[in-house]
Amino acid sequence: MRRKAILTAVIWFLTALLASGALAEAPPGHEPKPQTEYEAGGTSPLGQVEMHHDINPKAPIISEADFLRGKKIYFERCAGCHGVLRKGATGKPLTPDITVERGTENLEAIINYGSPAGMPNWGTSGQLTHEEIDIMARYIQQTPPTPPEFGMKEMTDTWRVIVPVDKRPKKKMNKIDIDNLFSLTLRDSGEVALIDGDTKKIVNIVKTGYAVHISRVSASGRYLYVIGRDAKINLIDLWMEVPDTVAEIRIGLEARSVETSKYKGYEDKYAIAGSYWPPQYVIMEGDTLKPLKIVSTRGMTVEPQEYHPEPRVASIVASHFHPEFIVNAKESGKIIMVNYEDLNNLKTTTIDAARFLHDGGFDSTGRYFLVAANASNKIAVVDTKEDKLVKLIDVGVTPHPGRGANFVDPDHGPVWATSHLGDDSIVLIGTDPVKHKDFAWKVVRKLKGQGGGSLFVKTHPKSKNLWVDTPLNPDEKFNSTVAVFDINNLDLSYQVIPVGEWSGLPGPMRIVHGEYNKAGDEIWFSVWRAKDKESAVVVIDDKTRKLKAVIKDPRLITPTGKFNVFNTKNDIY
Ligand code: DHE
Repeated sequence: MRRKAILTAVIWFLTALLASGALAEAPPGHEPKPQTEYEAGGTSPLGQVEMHHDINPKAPIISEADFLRGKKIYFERCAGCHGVLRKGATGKPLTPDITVERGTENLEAIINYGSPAGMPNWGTSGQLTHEEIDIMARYIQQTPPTPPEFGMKEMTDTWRVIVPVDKRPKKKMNKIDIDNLFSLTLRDSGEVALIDGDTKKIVNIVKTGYAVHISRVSASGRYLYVIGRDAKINLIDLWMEVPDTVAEIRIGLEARSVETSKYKGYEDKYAIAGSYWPPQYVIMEGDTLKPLKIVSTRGMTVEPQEYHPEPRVASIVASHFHPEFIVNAKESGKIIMVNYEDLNNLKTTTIDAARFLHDGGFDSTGRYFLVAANASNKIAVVDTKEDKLVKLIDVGVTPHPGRGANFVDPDHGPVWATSHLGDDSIVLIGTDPVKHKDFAWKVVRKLKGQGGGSLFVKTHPKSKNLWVDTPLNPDEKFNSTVAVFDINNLDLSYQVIPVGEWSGLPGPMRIVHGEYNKAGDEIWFSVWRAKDKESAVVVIDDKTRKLKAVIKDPRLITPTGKFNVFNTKNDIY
């Protein structure tokens, strides 16, 4: 029977390959694409959460132990692409009406061998055993268990003000130039390292949420907000003698984004965080994290206008033109401009963009927001002054800009750049509709980088360099180095900077996420190694492109994102 199933899968795979016309490029082993690997990163905390579960009489028998094991594997490996409720996201839907029809043996074969559409070969790559594949094939035929909701009561139960506002310092109590402080994500230890950008010394290591993800800074620069994948937010007061957590809360069961109000008159007043589960966002008091208003993102998709039960909240940015947050709902493809002037009579403007919104940033004027609709291979441009969609722009395969990079292209004027997970291109989009009208909102140039698997591009207004990482490229030559382009000579090829070699650490490693210091004369890259291995941060002199410093410390476990206070609060990238 097993042989028959394998044969069926092989025939199915070859048919799909021929139909897709991708035969010439398809790797024989169905190796996962970088974007699939990225989304199946194994960091969802939902596998540990108790869920409601109905019995599906049509599904094959599964013991409770196997069900729980299947659930854990599903949330670690599969939910990122297929969704919590298995309704499909960047991966296909896996609801029982589809999976029961396919049957256990067919499903086993697909899980084992992967598919040309991007499904990893979990079995042949050795990541799942035969026994686990059998469990998963039966698990995905069961009715999907539903995680609990997380409303005001649950949030309030987790909310703690550790240092009340009136007990906090009235002025800065330390000698650190906090504008040049870096918050460094220590992903697998669930901590951030606060590093003095001048001395390169660790000021404090702060315990945060599980698989901590990003940091953002309040408009005044005093408060740092850090969010973990378990949706825990730490509010850190940078004025304290030793900056530390003054309040914390969990705003859901799984999350990625946090931001603070930046519009004039609302500086430091509100914070907002979006969750993957439940699909919602919450507005909080900026200096205590007291939850004030929770809004669900469940609803219709832009295309094909069908109900989606879990549009995850991806990036959130704060408008400079209105008292608004710009909230990106991934699966529905909608950009929600949330006006925070009157929380009881909340006004929102919903902009239809394209599906699978992920990460993005502003243009150099702060007026236009450019966000990747990653699985649609598009960048959506929003005018945050008019609250309107300007354009959907076709770019390369799976754009991943981080916040992008703004600079002046000698031939086309101001541009915003993104690199890609799925190909080696770096796309430059014109962003000046006044003085460079002909180039605005068009791809004006495509640079060829080292390869796919890129996550972040970075430059600085004072720099002539455009830096491009490739941490998810499978080739060690690329994932342990970065490429740097000369902005004034974009026709020339890039220079390869051997960041990994400069760290003095052996591979495997991933060089990820460049971030400038306040002065814009040095760029920091993380040397991200396994959690039981030594990692580092490499500091490069931006002008000479030479090594300036290597920051090493046994406490720097799995360093990834870095957020310079000045650049983050002012949206400089
Ligand atoms: Fe991120 C930003 C989601 C995996 C490092 N990441 C973002 C944002 C989202 C997101 C929605 C935008 C936040 C904002 O601006 O408000 N990231 C996800 C995922 O869903 C994904 C694909 C899978 C997962 O399991 O979480 C994922 N991210 C990663 C990583 O594996 C990275 C490389 C390492 C890590 O620390 O986890 C990573 N993501 C980052 C960083 C940013 C980010 C450094 C902020 C970039 C910036 O310059 O602002």
